Amino acid sequence: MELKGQKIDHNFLNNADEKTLKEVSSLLRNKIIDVVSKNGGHLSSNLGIIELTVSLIKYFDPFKDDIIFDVGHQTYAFKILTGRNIESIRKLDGIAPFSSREECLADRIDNGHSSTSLSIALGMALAKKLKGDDSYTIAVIGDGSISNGLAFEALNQIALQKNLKLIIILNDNEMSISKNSGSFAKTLSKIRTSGFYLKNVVSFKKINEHKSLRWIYICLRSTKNFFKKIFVAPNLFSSLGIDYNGPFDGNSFKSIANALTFAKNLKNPIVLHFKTKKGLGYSYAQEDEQGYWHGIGPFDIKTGEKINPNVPHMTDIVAEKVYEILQKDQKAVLICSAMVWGAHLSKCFKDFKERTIDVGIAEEHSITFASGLALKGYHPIVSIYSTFLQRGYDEILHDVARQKLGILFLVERAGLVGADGSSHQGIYDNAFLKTIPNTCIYHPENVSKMKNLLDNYQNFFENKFPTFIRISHEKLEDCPEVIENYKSKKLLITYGQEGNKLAKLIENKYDIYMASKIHPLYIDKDRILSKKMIIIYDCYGVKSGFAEEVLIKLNELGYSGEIKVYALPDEFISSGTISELLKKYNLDADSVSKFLIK
Ligand SMILES: Cc1ncc(C[n+]2csc(CCOP(=O)(O)OP(=O)(O)O)c2C)c(N)n1
Repeated sequence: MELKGQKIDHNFLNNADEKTLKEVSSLLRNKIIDVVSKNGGHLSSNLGIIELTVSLIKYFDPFKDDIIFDVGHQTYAFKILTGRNIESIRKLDGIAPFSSREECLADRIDNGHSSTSLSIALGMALAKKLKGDDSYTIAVIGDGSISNGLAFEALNQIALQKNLKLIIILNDNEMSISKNSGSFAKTLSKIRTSGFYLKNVVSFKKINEHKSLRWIYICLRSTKNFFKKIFVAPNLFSSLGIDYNGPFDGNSFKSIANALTFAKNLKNPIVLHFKTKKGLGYSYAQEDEQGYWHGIGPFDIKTGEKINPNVPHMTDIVAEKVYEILQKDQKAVLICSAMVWGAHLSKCFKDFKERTIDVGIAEEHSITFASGLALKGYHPIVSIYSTFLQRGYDEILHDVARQKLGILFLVERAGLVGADGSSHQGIYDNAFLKTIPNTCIYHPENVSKMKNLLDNYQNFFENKFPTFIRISHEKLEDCPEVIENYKSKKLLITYGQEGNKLAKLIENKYDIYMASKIHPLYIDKDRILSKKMIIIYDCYGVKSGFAEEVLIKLNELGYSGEIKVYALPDEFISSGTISELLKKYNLDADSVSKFLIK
């Protein structure tokens, strides 16, 4: 990006005055609003962090110092100021939605999942100390993400570090996706303003720079801790033993400048707490408390209206059913980890306040917490995105399945998710869940099967094992019943809406087995052994998931005919729309049907 013919980068910003910094911010705001209005994306978080990003690039060199943004969803301004054109963000083969090392050397990590930045930054800072590299390490983390257990584990270790140039920028906008939940958020809002203290420390350090005044500095130094105690009230960080300063206005260049110049001179890790306004500069986003503008599809800038009208998804059907369950079953408790909005569960949370719990970004906890409820006779329903369920593997194995607990998991965004790219594809859950004994996984292909399944919700809680219902986020289409053609010597084994679509395209020539229950898999032995060719089709998971399960089953049944597997590769899959990605891997129902009936 350029201003008056000059490239805006670290060198430019380093010499820029406040007026110029404001001009740059305004250019960035307009650019981000424009691009997100076309491509969709994380609008509010990006607008709120512009002044902080501009200042970080002014006071630090993003190609020498290590700046690590947590999650990476708020890096649009950083991407632009480190030389990237974000026009293609979230598109097939375009700029990544989160940080990406492949894309730019200033990105130090490929992320997407939250709360990793403190551990990464600590590891990097320690490595640099061992190497004798004295560049800075800066972790930028939001108030939502810092409340996660992983971040706390890192803080626990950071508290013990001395002589380590590690700066933690806490970007506190009082929101996760929606209004923050949990006690940590409350604690942050109570932290006493200590700007006065910082201002004086900065002046105090300046005195030391003047030889003639150094004696004042020496006298005052001994009383520094006394003043610190008065002006900095104890808080979570200082109680742990980590230096803390703030809160500062994170949308004011002056206040950020004070804080950053102060922190640059420190020897030990410090938390700088900034208050910012999520959505700043775009009125609709600025007023949003629900999370509507956190991650948004294309919209009209003037009216704020979405360009693509809301299409119904299976998520809506499931949300209605969960509402019914909460109405009918007084023991049902709904648990969500910071994704109430995305899982369309706001109405449940509004009307059943006592039995709906948003634990914040705490997926592991949400699962073990559900075990506690189940052990006391309650009926937990855990709504969790497939990609974030990855964090809960041990909790499912150790605290749920091993305990033989009947917990219902609603696995949102199962399968390809599209624009959010490789960190968010929900294509691995089936593969890892099936390794855990006592699990049962469903992936209904149509609305009526999903409704039937959830109508019998009591079974899930009476069972001695957890049940996972996968919910994919494709546009709902009519899914007519498939005719099973037992006479054909060729059999298609598949599931899901796209599987149903393929089945309809080839049902005249193939026998079809639609598996709504995808694990453990039951297939009739005689039916299998009567076939010459078996096709396995899974566009909602990697090969080591459903396809592998079918292959093992066929082997156990003694099948020796021809087998063809069509499934997603065991790879990381970047952004693109779901249909573009299916086409890219030749896995859309139309392409596969052509191979099968040529
Ligand atoms: C492990 C994990 N859970 C959930 C999410 C989804 N998510 C993305 S950003 C976000 C909110 C983060 O809040 P905060 O750290 O306060 O940053 P802000 O967007 O408010 O700047 C959430 C929940 C995620 N990326 N990773």
